[in-house]
Amino acid sequence: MKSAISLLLPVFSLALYGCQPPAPAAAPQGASGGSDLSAVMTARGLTDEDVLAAAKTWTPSGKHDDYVLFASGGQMGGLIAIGVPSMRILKYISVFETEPWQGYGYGGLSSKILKEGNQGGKDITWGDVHHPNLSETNGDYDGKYIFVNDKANARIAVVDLADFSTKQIIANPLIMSDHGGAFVTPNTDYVIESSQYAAPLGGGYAPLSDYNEKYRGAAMFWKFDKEKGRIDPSKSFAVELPPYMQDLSDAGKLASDGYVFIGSWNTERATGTGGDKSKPYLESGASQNDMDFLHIIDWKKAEKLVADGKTTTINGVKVISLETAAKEHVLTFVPEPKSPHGADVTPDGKFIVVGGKLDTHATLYDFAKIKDEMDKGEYASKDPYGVDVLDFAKSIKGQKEIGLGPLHSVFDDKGNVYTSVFLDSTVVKWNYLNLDQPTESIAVNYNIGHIAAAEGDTVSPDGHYVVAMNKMAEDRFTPVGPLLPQNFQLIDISGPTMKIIYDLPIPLGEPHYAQMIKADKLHTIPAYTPAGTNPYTNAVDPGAVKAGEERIERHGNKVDVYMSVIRSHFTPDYLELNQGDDVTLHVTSLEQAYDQTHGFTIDMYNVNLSMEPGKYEEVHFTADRAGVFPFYCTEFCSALHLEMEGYMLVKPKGA
Ligand code: K7E
Ligand code: CUA
Repeated sequence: MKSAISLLLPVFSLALYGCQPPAPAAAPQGASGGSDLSAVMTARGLTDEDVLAAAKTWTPSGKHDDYVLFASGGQMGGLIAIGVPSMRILKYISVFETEPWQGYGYGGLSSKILKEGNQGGKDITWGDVHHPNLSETNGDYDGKYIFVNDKANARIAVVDLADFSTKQIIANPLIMSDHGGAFVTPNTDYVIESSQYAAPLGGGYAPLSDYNEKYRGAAMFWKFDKEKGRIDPSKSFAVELPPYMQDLSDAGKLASDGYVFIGSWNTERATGTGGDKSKPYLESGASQNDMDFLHIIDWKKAEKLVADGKTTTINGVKVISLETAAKEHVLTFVPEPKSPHGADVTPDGKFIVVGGKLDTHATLYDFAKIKDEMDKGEYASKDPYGVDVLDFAKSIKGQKEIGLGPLHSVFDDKGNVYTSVFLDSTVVKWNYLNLDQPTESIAVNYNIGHIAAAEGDTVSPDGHYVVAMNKMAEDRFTPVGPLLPQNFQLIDISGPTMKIIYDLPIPLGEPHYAQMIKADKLHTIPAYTPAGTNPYTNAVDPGAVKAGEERIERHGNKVDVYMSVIRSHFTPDYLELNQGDDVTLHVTSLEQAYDQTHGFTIDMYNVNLSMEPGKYEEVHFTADRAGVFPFYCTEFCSALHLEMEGYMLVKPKGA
């Protein structure tokens, strides 16, 4: 793709490098410097490099971005869609959290989706989103879905990219937290979610003294039904894992298709002090071993064992026991230094890059060597649970000195790896095809966590851009009190050296991971068509109405209201109810015009919907509070928007 950069550059270089002498400088006007470029540069203290960066990112009104970055929103519980290279925030997508603008979780159909995500009978209205992962076809992003995990509550969600909205939340009934997920296999057959903090599987109780025997991790393979666009729990399964803290994971592709790689830490199985000063804190207890274990899971073999019924069932989930996984070589280990973090498969699927976190190296595992050892049954040792462990030296292509705290790695189209280095606050570029090539490093601001590259996790990355997702902003922006935003830095990787060309403060949640897709792969719908389409079934809802069919049906104290919404009125526009009525509102937007959204809120009843064109919504509540409650449209939809209101009259009991 020809990027906007190459198109924009000549314009600016003319002005910058004087191919065409600038017009006589106009008198600077205020701080902006007026309309002459060099005067503006002087007034704002900008260098040539700053202006070049601006030219690479400035996207005029009406021009669209080349890429969309889907970033996790961290504790915000949702996703942030960001245009690249402009770094304009395009949308927040609510997933695990209620969000009023999208009418998400305020009485409408989305409230049911949120309810499906409740764990153990508790309402959970937030999430700690770590890893968004785009759906893939043949190892390439297909632009259809994005999956996210909630680390805090062990959940996975499915977001449909046709309307950028959450369609399904699956509460994992097996594990108490997750991290290695969401990652998809190359054709999105499975969405993978592996545990982080070990606990008794299924939510049971066991004292910490039973940690080694009773605490476990698990890798969940959620079967994705591509026709329906939903996870099918009945066809899903899990592999039981030892109580090492499983960390980031990635699915093999091409050469390594059929395998999943999961990092781990705390092979020491430390459990903290419990007030006993002779014992180490969990953090230091978990950092004693020089090596932890990269988990290698043969998921195609696991699939066969599940088909053959070689599973036990825990809380309704088919589980391949640790014993079976070890014996059948569904699970194999290879040592990895030292309390590692990221595990990233290279675009050709031939290698796995592991960031050392407490080591200064990135380790490059050679899958062909691993496969060869496994095929020959050449194992160096066994772990305490009987899992075979491969020889470290025999399994790697090499190691690369990266710096202090390498975490995550992404790729470009030339074999280059971009590794985030947390403690050094750098992005280090190196080449996995040629480990002798010197590294290049760029300082980022500050303490980078994840990193994302254009199409970077596919079989064919694009190059062009990398985004450094920095945990700390410190001095980068106007201070806003002790709680500071994170800082996303856009790095131009198209030239001979890396250049930072934009800083974007992220003011909500601490994002972890992101993926960047070509914008032209996304095919969003302009409206729900035909009018009355239920966004969760993609069909006209039986409760939807056409113009003229609006009505109120009462059977005893059960009231069904079939309402339509169109500029600038609701039909019906007042409702006469009795206190205690069991009310269902069936609301249809009759609009089909682009960007013609209405809102629907009932004052004091905590009901708030977003009525995009053509959308069907449904609200069920008890009219338990008597009185007069205005309902109105919350989007400034027309000149008569303020007039788009009505009344819900609830007659007191006995009146
Ligand atoms: Cu923050 Cu991917 Cu959860 Cu690293 S993880 S930063
Ligand atoms: Cu409809 Cu405002």
